[in-house]
Amino acid sequence: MINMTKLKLAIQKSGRLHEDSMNLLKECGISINNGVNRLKAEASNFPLEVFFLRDDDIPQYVEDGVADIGIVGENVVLEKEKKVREVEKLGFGKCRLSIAIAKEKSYNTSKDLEGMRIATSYPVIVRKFLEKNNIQAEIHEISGSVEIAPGIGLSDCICDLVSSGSTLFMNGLKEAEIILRSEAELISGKELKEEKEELLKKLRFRIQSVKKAGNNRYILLNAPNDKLDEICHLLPGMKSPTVLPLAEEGWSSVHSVVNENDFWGIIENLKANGAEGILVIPIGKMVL
Ligand code: PRT
Ligand code: ZN
Repeated sequence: MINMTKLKLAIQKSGRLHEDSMNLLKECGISINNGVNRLKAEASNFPLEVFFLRDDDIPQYVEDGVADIGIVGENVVLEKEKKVREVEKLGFGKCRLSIAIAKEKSYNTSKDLEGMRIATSYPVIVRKFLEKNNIQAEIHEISGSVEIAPGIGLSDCICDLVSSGSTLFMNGLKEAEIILRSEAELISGKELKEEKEELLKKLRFRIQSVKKAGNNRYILLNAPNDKLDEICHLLPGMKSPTVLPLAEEGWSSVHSVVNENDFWGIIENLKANGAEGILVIPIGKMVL
């Protein structure tokens, strides 16, 4: 089919979100034939075209319909204020947009920002934060190396992205207040044609299956039959655990799914209830 509709996806060309975005596609079973330094690539097994762009430009391209959907940090989406839909959080590219000040200065509440000069690459988000909290302060927009601004006397504090905090630390600054928690998200144009909307639905279904699988583990264990009730109670599973008799009399094999967050607590309780030979296996996809 020559005129088959394709969904056009914009992702970051290079930088912190590039690899995770490509990996997500791969985990969704979508292969991209990406030549080095190319602007555009096609998927061989899903009606998808991928554009490689600077992250800052992605919301505009999606608003204009040059791309139908995009993967970009929520921080960029909020800063650019383009007319796009936030479709799905993706769980990577996590960071905080925070106010930071010299480590020897005191900071108790956002009111301490009153009258300060704030250097940032996020003037829109910072302005909204100041307005919401009824603070008068001066915003200095700079495009890079924001963390050096206080040191050279350009500002009293900064508002910048933080992940490990080591950039702030190396520049004698401390994180004073988080104004936004951000992660990469899938965005789309406000209105897509019906066929594209259908493709987006298929893609979202795959993304959700990958995300769910990532948070869950398959667990197998041996349980003495007289403890089965307690052990099954600890393992709700998707419907209920699978229980199979072992060759050795009086014992069963129990299979289930556990969430990563509850994992260690559950393992301890299982052991306390006589479970043995516990195996935990990653799950590739999860379709509920
Ligand atoms: O070239 P292009 O414009 O596409 O890329 P870029 O340089 O503008 O962006 P890039 O690749 O640095 O970041 C892309 C996105 O990753 C951001 O928009 C965020 O959504 C997300 N992200 C996650 C981060 C960070 N973590 C992060 N730590 N973006 C930037 N940083 C920077 C921060 O600005 C600071 O300079 O890393 C430094 C702080 O890191 P720590 O670990 O020292 O605290
Ligand atoms: Zn950028």
